[in-house]
Amino acid sequence: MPRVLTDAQLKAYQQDGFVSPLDCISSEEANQYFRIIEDYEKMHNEDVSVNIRVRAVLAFKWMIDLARHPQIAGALQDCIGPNVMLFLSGVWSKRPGTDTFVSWHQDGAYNPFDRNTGATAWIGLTDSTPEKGNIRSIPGSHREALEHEERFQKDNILSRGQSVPEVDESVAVDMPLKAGQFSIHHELLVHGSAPNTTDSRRLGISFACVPAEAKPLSGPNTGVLIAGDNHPGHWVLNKEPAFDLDPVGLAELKAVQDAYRDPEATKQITEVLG
Ligand SMILES: O=C(O)CCC(=O)C(=O)O
Repeated sequence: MPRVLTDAQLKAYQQDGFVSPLDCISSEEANQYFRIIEDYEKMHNEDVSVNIRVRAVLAFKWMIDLARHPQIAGALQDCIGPNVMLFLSGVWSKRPGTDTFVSWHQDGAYNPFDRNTGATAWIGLTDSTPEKGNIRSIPGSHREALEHEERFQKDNILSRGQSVPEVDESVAVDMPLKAGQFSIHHELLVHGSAPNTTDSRRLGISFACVPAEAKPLSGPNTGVLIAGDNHPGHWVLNKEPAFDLDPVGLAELKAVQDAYRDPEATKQITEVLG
């Protein structure tokens, strides 16, 4: 399996819990996807994250292809191993003139698997800068799972307000991206983001993945294979969309969302579910 990350990038991921920025698609291509999302919103008169959530890749063919882009899939393989299973993906939007933010959290603190070795790739479809509220992280914080509080705050994108109570923000670092670039963060990296203070939207897509070897302990055990094999068979693979808004993908998406809404399963869900 040829490596995508350089030795230095892989070392950064292992030491700091994240690697960023990584090149992927051109800013023009990113802008085309951004426009498709805005067109969808205009046509449906609703924000994309209202119904396209939890496993957004099942709604759009281009999005599932993007998750499998050799740069993204390959970098994920370098970080978590050859068999990469996607179980959550969402569109993270911060419109200008809002106070939308993301509280400090670890994605993996709520993950219902037998290990915490997953990682999330986050790709910017717009630029993501400190002014626009890029992801910020605490380097090296990925070595242990921390207790979280659930604090409801209306502008927090995390619907349960999952928060690590005490974070030393003086050591936080920005993870800026140009449109078309991506970052990878370990599922235990403490990260969050501040409001967008500019006059243009910040939008990105997350692909949260675990090694296919990770065993779901409870709740949904379906996923989308991004790279490698479904080895050793812990997962049921989703039916995939053949085109954007394919009823096959949308039905699968609804089934995944319903499964996550099951009271037992929701105890463990991470961030993207309302
Ligand atoms: O989009 C953001 O600002 C935060 C994203 C995030 O927390 C994640 O992808 O895990």
